[in-house]
Amino acid sequence: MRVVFATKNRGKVKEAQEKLKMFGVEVIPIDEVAQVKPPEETGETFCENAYQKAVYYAEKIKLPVIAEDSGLEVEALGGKPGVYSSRFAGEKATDQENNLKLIEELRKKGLESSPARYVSFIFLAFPERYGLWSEGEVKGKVVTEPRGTGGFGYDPLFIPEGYSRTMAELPLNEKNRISHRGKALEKLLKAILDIRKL
Ligand code: ITT
Repeated sequence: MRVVFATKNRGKVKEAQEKLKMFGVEVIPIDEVAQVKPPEETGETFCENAYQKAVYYAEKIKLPVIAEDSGLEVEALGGKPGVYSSRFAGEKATDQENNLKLIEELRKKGLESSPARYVSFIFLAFPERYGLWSEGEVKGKVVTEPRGTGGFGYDPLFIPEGYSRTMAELPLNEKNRISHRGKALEKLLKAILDIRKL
């Protein structure tokens, strides 16, 4: 089975390829199939954004695609950055700028850590405008001292529940086993296989 992943985020592609290859699924990044300008993200929820992105790309390339919307919710910041995770420090912010902004916001509150969770919504859209979705989460905490070089985004600041290492210190297969995205991908695959049996 082959699936097109509509994302501009190389970290997401790498994780999905690694996660799904053990199930015999090949993940193809959309830019290897077509050059499509990313849509504006206007949704207020992960679910809405994942749906919007998947439907937009499936209609453009006339093929089934998966798209994902994910982010980090930090308890001490009232759930921020949430759907604005990739844009926390500004529209074109880098991962490093977003991480610095998060550290700053926690320090402003006199905190060195806060409970947090990563959330992922994945939507598989068919050009005929139907689809399947799944979601996953991983609970943990964020800290103000970055550690590790793996993963992407907020991983150097995120420590999953039951771990002492940050997500950026875990090998990719370990992150994929416990992560929001890894869980959502596995659930989606299960749903696809269930439907194929019908
Ligand atoms: P696409 O919309 O093209 O998929 P994007 O990076 O803009 O790419 P999102 O809008 O879903 O994707 O934003 C996700 C952001 O949430 C991401 O850029 C990180 O800042 C954060 N994030 C999500 N999953 C993460 C993970 O596994 N590790 C670290 N940070 C993550």
